[in-house]
Amino acid sequence: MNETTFNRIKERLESLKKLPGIADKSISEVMEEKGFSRRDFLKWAGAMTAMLSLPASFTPLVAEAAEVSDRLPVIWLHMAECTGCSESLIRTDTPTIDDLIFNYINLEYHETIMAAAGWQAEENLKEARKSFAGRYILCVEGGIPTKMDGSFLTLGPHAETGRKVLEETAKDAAAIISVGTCSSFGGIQAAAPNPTGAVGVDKIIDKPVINVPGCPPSAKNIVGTILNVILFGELPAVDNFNRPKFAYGLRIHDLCERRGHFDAGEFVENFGDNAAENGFCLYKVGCKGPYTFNNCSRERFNQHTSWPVQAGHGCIGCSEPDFWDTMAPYEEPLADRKFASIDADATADSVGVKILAVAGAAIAAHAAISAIKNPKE
Ligand code: FSX
Ligand code: SF4
Ligand code: F3S
Repeated sequence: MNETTFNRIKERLESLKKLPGIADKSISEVMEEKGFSRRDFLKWAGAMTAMLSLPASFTPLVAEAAEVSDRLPVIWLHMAECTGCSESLIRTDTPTIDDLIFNYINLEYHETIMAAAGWQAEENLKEARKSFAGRYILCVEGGIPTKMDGSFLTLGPHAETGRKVLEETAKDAAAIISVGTCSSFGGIQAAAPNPTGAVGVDKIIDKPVINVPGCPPSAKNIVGTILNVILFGELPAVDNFNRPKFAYGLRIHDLCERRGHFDAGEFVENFGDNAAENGFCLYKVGCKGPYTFNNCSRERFNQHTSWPVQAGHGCIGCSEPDFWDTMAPYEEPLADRKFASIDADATADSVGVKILAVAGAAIAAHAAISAIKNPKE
């Protein structure tokens, strides 16, 4: 990340600043009203900069991106889902800075929180697509049913299929973000036998789509991805499943606060036993942290107070494709990937330990054979 990148972002933010914003107050004024000081805001910007894997010197740019976030129109579509992804951001009694920024974003269309309904809502969507063509960020929540011509999901007074609404809205989007496991990979609707033929957005839309999975994803991962698009005007570096590396680059198991207990072989055997009381590792009661890529232990949920493993239940792998089918049963270890085989998909250092152990055994065997050959020694 060098000076050229810094200047490129700076220029982009300057040009965004010139666009008309929808907010009648600056983000600093909004923060102040909610009891956050400028210092809190800069502290947040520093943490977000680190999360986006940018150098600390980019902190003022991240703060500026939040300040101009009301310039970039966002259209948010709901497909087949539970709305937990939106709730992850908006259902809060004490808003965090992430929530405030989400409220500040120029949300042109979002069915859960807008006042319009029926004909009016449909008009609003058409209007937003037309006025902001080529400029809006499209966020999609929910899987897209494809069987029977998509008729398992119809929207609005003309009963258009979700698939058609998505295709029409994706056409003129500047960037597309799949928010949640459903829009990323189909989600619970796609669980076997997937009666509606639900799929993720990228199976239908022939444009780059960034996946922010999790059922639901954390507010930090959603807002971080949107800010990344504001900063760079493009999608961030992604893994094989199109998940931003800054959020999904490591496994739950790599960042888990119970990892010391895993390494020491200290496991909860039953929910409610003494080991559970002592906060031991949840692997034997089904934790799928070793197979799941996400940053939940770092970013947490509910105003960053907790996350599944902290609350006492193992990770169920909710940010992985097809987790409803591949990670079940949720409270037992996976039969085909037992404790001893975890190393198969572990990091290089634990594989290193395994090789050393094998070498150790070979040395011992060699010594024993030598002793037989040279009994005098
Ligand atoms: Fe899916 Fe989001 Fe799970 Fe729910 O809508 S990722 S079912 S939390 O809400 O899409
Ligand atoms: Fe944490 Fe689960 Fe790994 Fe145990 S198995 S250390 S609880 S992620
Ligand atoms: Fe999901 Fe596991 Fe995080 S279940 S919320 S990825 S701890």
